[in-house]
Amino acid sequence: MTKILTLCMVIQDQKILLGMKKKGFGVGRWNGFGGKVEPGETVEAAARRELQEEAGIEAGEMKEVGVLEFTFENDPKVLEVHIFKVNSFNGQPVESEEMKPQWFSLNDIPFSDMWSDDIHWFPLLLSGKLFKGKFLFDRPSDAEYSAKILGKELHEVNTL
Ligand code: 8OG
Repeated sequence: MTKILTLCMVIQDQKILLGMKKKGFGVGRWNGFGGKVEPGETVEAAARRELQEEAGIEAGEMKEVGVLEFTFENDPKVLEVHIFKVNSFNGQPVESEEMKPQWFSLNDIPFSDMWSDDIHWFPLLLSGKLFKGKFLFDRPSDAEYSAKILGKELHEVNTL
């Protein structure tokens, strides 16, 4: 079973907007904004909607830059996450029920409080590359536990 999810990375003036996840999957970690694609919705529309719902901002142009598949040991579910880069937006980031947004300098990204795969693909994201990959974890990350990477495949691609 494959679940399609989105993840928006808002990057402007050498800073990135991340949100502290307040509840549910990945609680206690900084991440981009996103969630499940709903039936009848395009992946990009879902990414825009989630960015609006979780960070209170309206994306300008969005570019899909990566697709990553996440699986967990002893769990047949595959999470297919479509990553979008957003360089312009309208409105001011506001805290939502799910996320507390904060800007971070690109030189000071809080990798130790993010999902453990992020440090591997951020260099590709930040250098403007397109990428695909697969990560197998022991179990999900939360506030106390950083998921262990049991398998990893990551490569730059020409098209997604
Ligand atoms: O709706 P929900 O909060 O469950 O969506 C999960 C969000 O977390 C979604 O934006 C996709 C994102 N996500 C994963 N796995 C990983 C991961 O390993 N790293 C990062 N950075 N984000 C992830 O589901």
